[in-house]
This record gives sequence, C-alpha cells and structure tokens, in this order.
Amino acid sequence: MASNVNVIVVGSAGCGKTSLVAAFGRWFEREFGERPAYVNLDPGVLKLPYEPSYDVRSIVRVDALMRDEGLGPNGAMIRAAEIIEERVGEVVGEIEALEPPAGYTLIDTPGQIELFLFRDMGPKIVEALSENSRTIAVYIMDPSLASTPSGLAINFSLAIVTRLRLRVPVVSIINKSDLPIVLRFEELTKDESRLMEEIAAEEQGLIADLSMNFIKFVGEFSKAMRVVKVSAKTGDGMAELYNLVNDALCECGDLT
Ligand SMILES: Nc1nc2c(ncn2[C@@H]2O[C@H](COP(=O)(O)OP(=O)(O)OP(=O)(O)O)[C@@H](O)[C@H]2O)c(=O)[nH]1
Ligand SMILES: [Mg+2]
Repeated sequence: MASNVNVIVVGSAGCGKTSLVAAFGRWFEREFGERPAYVNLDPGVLKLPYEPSYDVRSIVRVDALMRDEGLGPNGAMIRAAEIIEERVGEVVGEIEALEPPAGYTLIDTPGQIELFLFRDMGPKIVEALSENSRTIAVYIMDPSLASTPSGLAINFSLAIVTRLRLRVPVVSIINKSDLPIVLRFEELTKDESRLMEEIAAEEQGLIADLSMNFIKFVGEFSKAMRVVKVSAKTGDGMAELYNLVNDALCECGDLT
C-alpha cells in the first residue's frame, strides 16, 4: 500500500470545506516545507483559494451545463455528478498519479453533501482511493448548525452517515472557531446532563423524549470522537487537525 494519505473534506453547504483545504494546505507548506496535493471535486465552484493539482472541472463544469443544456443549478449539479460517476476510474487515476512530496492529498468535495454521499460519486471515488492508499474523511460542522441540541444531533448523525456511506475512518471538526457562536457548541458538548436540560427546555412531551433518546444514541458514537476546533479563516487548530487525522489512522478505527 502506498504511503500517501488522502484527506477527504466533507460537510454541509458553506461549512468551509474549500477554505479548510486551502488553510490546511498552507499550514502543511509552512510546517513541512512541502506542498500537499490539492484536489477539487466540486464541479460547481467558480473560484478556488488554492491552486488545484487536479480539478474535476476539467471533465465537467456546472456553469457550462446550465448554459449549454438549459438546466437549473440543481439539475446541472445532478447531471455533473452523473458525468463524474461515469468517469470515476479516470478521476481516481489522475488523483493517484499526483504523488505529492508532502505525502498528503487534500480533497475538496461539492457544496451539497448529499451529492457526494448519497449518490454513487463519493462512495465510488473513496472506495477506489482507499484500495491503494490510506484514506480518511474529515467531517466539518458549522457552528451555526451545531449550536442547538437538535442541530448538534443532526451534525453527529451526518458524521455517522459519512462513516456508513464512505466506509473509511471519519474525524469530526468544528470550523469557524473565530466566531462567538462556537461557544454555544462548546457549552452543549461539555456535559450530557446540561444537554438534556437544554432539550427539555427546547422541546416537550414525546418530542423531548425522542430527542433525548436520539441524542443519547448519536452520543454513544460521538463520545468516541474528539471534536477538534479549527478556523479556516485564522488558521487556528491546523496542528490539532493534523494530529487528529494521524491518530485516527494509527488507531485503525478506534476513534471511528
Ligand atoms: N468566520 C469564518 N468564516 C469562514 C471560515 N471558513 C470559511 N468561512 C466562510 O464561510 C463561507 C463558505 O466557505 P467555503 O470555504 O466556500 O465553504 P464550502 O463548504 O466550501 O462551501 P460550498 O462548497 O459552497 O458548500 C465563506 O464566506 C468563507 O469565507 C472560518 O473559519 N471562519
Ligand atoms: Mg466549496
């Protein structure tokens, strides 16, 4: 098995995937003096803050599909995913050929998480990559979506879904730690009893019971996961992210 590590960055729209790939890459270059490979798998992005080593827009672009086939933005994204699915072998071959000196390939994924996880595109690409090199997914939480008990449960659930669909180790991070709203996330995750009190205040009756059981269920899974705080904007937390990724790879699934 090759020594290269593929880091696949996933998360809900606007959580900061593209910014994180750029920030993590910059940290790598400063820390180790070597460039990781940057891969863009988002056919819809217009501008990137990093220079891609491989860019899926060389196969298909959402703006071109909208113009040439008269599709709306969602229809064009789905069409683009179909085109990429047909050419997964080629995409994976291009990514594997990069062999970056830093030994890490940072992979940015489409804005809509469902496009990558729920269609065949993501699982097929990840399965093929993980056959030949160590591959891990970084699931990004957006603090604006993880600052209520229900939002937190949804985020932990999506991390579990990422693990189930991609079948590689998953680590979770919370981005935008420079924003004050991240304090709410920290408050909620500090202790379970506090979280249960918050649910009881937010919901009533059956829904409150269901929410508590649900959060206990996802909590069992998420307790095993360390959630690292990062800011793609300021660059804070990149060393912790690097350690998190390496610990998860070393422990071969203990955290996942
Ligand atoms: N304050 C703050 N803003 C951030 C951070 N990371 C990303 N953003 C902002 O969040 C917005 C979305 O960032 P992107 O990096 O494009 O997020 P994305 O997940 O790639 O977005 P899509 O691919 O469109 O789903 C931009 O306005 C970023 O400037 C961060 O750490 N802190
Ligand atoms: Mg993006």
